Amino acid sequence: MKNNLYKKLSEDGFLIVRNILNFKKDLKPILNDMEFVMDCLINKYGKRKDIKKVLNFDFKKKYTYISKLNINDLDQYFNTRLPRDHVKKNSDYFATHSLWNLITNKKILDVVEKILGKEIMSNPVQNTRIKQPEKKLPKASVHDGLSGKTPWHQDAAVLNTKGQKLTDMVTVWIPFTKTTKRNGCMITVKKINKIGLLNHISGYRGQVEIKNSELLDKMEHVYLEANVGDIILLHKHSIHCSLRNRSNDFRISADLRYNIAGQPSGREPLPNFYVRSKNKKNIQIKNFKQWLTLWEKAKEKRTGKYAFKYPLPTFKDNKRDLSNLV
Ligand SMILES: O=C(O)CCC(=O)C(=O)O
Repeated sequence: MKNNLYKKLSEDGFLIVRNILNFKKDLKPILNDMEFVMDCLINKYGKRKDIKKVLNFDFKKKYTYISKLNINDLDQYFNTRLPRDHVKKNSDYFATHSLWNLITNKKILDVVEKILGKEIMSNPVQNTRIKQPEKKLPKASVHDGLSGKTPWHQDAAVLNTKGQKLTDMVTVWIPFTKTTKRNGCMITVKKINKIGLLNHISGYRGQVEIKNSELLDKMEHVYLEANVGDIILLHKHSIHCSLRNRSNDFRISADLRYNIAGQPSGREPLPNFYVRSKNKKNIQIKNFKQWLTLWEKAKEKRTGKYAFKYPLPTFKDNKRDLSNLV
């Protein structure tokens, strides 16, 4: 029997579940850990004469400072994933206890269970996004989805071919700051997920982007505005993007993903593990240390190589072009 949340997500392509997380308990610890990472970066890359002063700045001022230091691939330090190419022995990534707690948060999993059923795995496609006001961004970051505007895409498009075909994955998008039209909320087109997987192209800096995405700009949009405590669920074929941050403040979020157990993760070398099952024996990763070990093992295996690969969904003819389907 399919329940109402499942029906609504399959029907509309998105779902906003209001007020289920507690800022202090569920979210603030992650911001604290991000600030710890910033302190390390300030100590490592900051100008000697600035360090003492900058370490006393607040979260936003610290981030603004480090974002001007030209640190190579700064976003990598705040994201739980290996660098896509050229994994190194000492590649850094953001795998903190607080993030483990969020991935395995009971309140999130209770919602995900209503969509995917009782056998759920954490999927390694996950990001955090710290977005400064666009006017403060270096030009090169304005169209980068981790720090600026995210292009139109479907989440299934970032999985490998098996994952694109076989994986039932749901995205759980979590705001750490109130997210509005002005500071760059996501937007989507209602029911457009029903169209299925479309042809994508490689956009700005290789980001995955729907082919003919300019057509979407002209359609009627749903603004996925959210308060801190809300979560937004996206269907794997939901077409969505985010707006520019035109406000004077930061917009911070995380996007986690889960898939039905037994299906490919779509990023095979990376950790994909049970977070819920009727059979307790399936839950083998039970704590932060075990989770971190999975990531370290994946890193060891992929050192000197790429972490994961996926081809853009490009179907043989152009029947799967958005321009032929709307
Ligand atoms: O937060 C954003 O800017 C975009 C998030 C997104 O596209 C996703 O989670 O798939």
